[in-house]
Amino acid sequence: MLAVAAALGVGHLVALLAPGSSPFFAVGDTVIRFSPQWLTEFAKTTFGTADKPILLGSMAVVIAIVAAVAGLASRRSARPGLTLVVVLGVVGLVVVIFAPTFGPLSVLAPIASIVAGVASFLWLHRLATRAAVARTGGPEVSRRNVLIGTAAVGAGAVVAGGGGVLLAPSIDDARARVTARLAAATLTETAPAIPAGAAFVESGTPPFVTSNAEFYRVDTALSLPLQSEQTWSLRIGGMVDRPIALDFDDIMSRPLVERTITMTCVSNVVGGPYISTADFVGVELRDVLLEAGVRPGADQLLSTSLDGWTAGSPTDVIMEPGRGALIAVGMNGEALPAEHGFPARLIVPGLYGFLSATKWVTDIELTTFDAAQGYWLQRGWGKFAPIKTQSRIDFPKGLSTQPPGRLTVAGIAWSQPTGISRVEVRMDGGEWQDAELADEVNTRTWRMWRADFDLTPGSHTVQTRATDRDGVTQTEMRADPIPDGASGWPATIFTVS
Ligand SMILES: Nc1nc2c(c(=O)[nH]1)N[C@H]1C(S)=C(S)[C@@H](COP(=O)(O)O)O[C@H]1N2
Ligand SMILES: [Mo]
Repeated sequence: MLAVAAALGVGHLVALLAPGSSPFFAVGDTVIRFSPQWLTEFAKTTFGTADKPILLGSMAVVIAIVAAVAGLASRRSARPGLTLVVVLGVVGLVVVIFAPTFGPLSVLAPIASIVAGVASFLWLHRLATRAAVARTGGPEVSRRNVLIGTAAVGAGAVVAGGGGVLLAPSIDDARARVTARLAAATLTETAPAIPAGAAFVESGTPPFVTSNAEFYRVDTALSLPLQSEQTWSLRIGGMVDRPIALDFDDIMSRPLVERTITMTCVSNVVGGPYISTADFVGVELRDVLLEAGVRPGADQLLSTSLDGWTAGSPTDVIMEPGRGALIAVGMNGEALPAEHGFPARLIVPGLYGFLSATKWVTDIELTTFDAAQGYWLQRGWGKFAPIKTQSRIDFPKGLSTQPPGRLTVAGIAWSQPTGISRVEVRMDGGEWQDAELADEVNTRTWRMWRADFDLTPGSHTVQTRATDRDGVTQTEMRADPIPDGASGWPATIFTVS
């Protein structure tokens, strides 16, 4: 177990030389990439954002058990343990080689890992067997020396692994630089101030703009891809007349616009948490594409992140004049946080994140849907997934108890980019009644609502349905998130007493 720990620790330390090459994390990333759909969905809906620590913890437990068994089997011969250390090391090496982040320096960490694992196993095994000989009368090693050797390897593993964690490059300075540049920049379009009547926080809705800390997060990255804005660049190529490369200075010297946009995840179940709103600052993606000259037939814009994740967006949607798709660099008055794509990401209002909102974006390829498939399309999710009109009941909470008398039910509704024109609420299957709508900020954002009911003691069920600005009402038909978003009327059961 200690030899395996040493291997993982040393691997994590040496991985500072090449992002994405820590064997332990590379195995975790690979597990995520090859997980069957039912497993990723189960993990997302059961554990939410805790799914990543849970994955890493489970891996550690499994590895520890296997290592303990191999260790017990190595009482006489070193072979079982040695085999395990080498096999795990080779797995790490293969996984790093096939990772999307692979580069020439990437092999150093898994190789260092194998060397550290083999050396510490052989050394500890020799110490232990010689101590055993000593007990049966031989001269060699005392128990105390075995303990010291064991402690030394354990401490080495912790120091190496901890060093890898502590010495990991920080992007705090880079973010501070970008935040300062954004503060000094002149925006060619600013987002109108949010009216006080845009949210009913006092009735239980979320605030209109979600803080960066509260903004929902969904991605496949076990360790955050970190890159300074100074080394970042974005390539725009494929089926274009003039390929373009933009660095961060190029972005900052283009017209910068600010837009309030609500982002939504296709994995959101009815009533789920994966929806948030922010003021994003960035450049018009459409203008950049017009400069590059998109060739006819390029029906897909395939964007790739620093860690090799991909999204395939319909080109015609992005090229719609009023769509407002962004290469975003700012979020709520700061640089993008590391978890939300620093230094740059894509945002396309009205499309779910999985096929449009690439964080840590480094590459845009104009291509066709026949030629290439994005990450989630390869895993059974939809190809064109416009956001479905939906509503959510934020108050009262399910299974809560409320006092008798007047109760204000409140929540959110969304249908980006069409906007919400009506929300209806009904109690216990009765008549639908129109909810009071909060001020509309723009049709790319959610809209808050509330409605009053006079309630008698007992159990109650409240339901909602929203209607978009095209007059289409949210369907009652229940659908799971896969493949193109959940549908159905939300219902909350609560008690009045
Ligand atoms: N690089 C990268 N970008 C990504 C993803 C990802 O896994 N990797 N997930 C997408 C999904 S499914 C969604 S819903 C949004 C979520 O963005 P957020 O985490 O900033 O809220 O990012 C999108 N961009
Ligand atoms: Mo998503």
